[in-house]
Amino acid sequence: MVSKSSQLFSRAQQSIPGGVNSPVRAFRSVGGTPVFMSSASGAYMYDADGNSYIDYINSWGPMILGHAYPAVVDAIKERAGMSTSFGAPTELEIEMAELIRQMVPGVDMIRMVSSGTEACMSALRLARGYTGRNKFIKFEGCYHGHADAFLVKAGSGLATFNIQTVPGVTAGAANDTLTAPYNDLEAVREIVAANKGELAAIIIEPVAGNMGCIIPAPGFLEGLRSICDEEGIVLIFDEVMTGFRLAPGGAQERLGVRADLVTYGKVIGGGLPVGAFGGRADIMQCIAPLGNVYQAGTLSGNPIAMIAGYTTLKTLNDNRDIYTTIDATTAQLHDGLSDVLNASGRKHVINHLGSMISVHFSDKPVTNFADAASADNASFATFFHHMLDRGIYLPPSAFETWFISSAVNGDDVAKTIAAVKDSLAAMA
Ligand code: KE4
Repeated sequence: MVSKSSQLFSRAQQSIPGGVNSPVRAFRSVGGTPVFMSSASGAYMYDADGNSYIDYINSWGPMILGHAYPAVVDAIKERAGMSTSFGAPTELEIEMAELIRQMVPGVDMIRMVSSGTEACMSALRLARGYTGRNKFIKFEGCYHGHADAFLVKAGSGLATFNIQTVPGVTAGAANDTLTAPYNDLEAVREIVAANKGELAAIIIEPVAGNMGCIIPAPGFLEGLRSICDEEGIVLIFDEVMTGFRLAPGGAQERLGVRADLVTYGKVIGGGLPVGAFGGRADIMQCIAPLGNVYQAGTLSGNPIAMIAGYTTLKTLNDNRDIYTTIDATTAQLHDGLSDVLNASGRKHVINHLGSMISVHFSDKPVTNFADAASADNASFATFFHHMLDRGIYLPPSAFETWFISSAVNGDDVAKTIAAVKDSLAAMA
């Protein structure tokens, strides 16, 4: 019998490119038909055929409290009746900004936008406007959204689909984008020396999540901080994934390295479209209407998105044991994965920090994009489907990190590990 998801996928492709509104959802690299979801609650999602899944995608990060978190849903319901948008300033936006400043030391000012892409695009423009310089460094395998300048050796869907150059991104847009391997400080030093006085910014995912989960080597982020201090380069932490997840203050707090600008998305909106960029007051003062670095958005600070994000962040800020919980659950998952993977004899690497984790079928450490790309990602695709068939919803790509929400409990982890064991046996 043809599944409802298959029927929906066929129908979707008549009207939506690839049948999806974001490429990574299309299962292109793992094959098969994307699962069409109909509802979700807590750690579980339910597809159009009524199958249930333990969710380790979390909508690619936002659902840190689990799906349909009551306080968030109630706040949205209450606010919706007061109009869904004003296009005028509201007190709620001030409360959101003040809460973020309380949670994230070093964010003197913050501007709301509607996606992580918009946040990163705006932060780069701001760094360029502040320094009067054009060039910037990004890292191979990092993904900062789909603004033209970032679509150079990027991660996430571009890595998944092995898109090396993106049609429509002009040489002019990409010319000032310089790239280095993640964790390679020497390569950064060489680029800086060869472009003395021309670099506006270094942008990095402080813990990378778009080539699987890649952890910064000891001293790597600190080294970038020193280089930026010496050279007057703006250090931008793209915390769209790590923000409010690794700690209330994100990676800056967790890893003890201060960025000049930081970008947010995902968790900050509690599942609604919210992004933000913020940081040092002297830099943020350059943003219109204070300065001439223009950035704007009809729905920036939208009241429904704000109340969803504010309720999420306030829940996290007022219940900081949530961080202990999601870290402990992820550590339990790591231990279980390690046990069954070791028992299977299959070469693997597990990268993990906080509530971000990824499994790579690799016989060597995975510390940058080249390592992630050279892993046995065909086996990952097979593993993905075995897990999906057993009710475990992993990211459909080896170039993505798994996310753990506070709704995932010990029983869910046990079910997941049992599914891993069965999947590996079926793959033997
Ligand atoms: P959005 O524009 O998708 O809200 O955010 C872009 C972005 C920026 N920076 C980082 C570190 C990100 O991970 C992202 C988006 N992440 C992908 C998942 N790898 C979003 C999923 C998708 O593209 O559908």
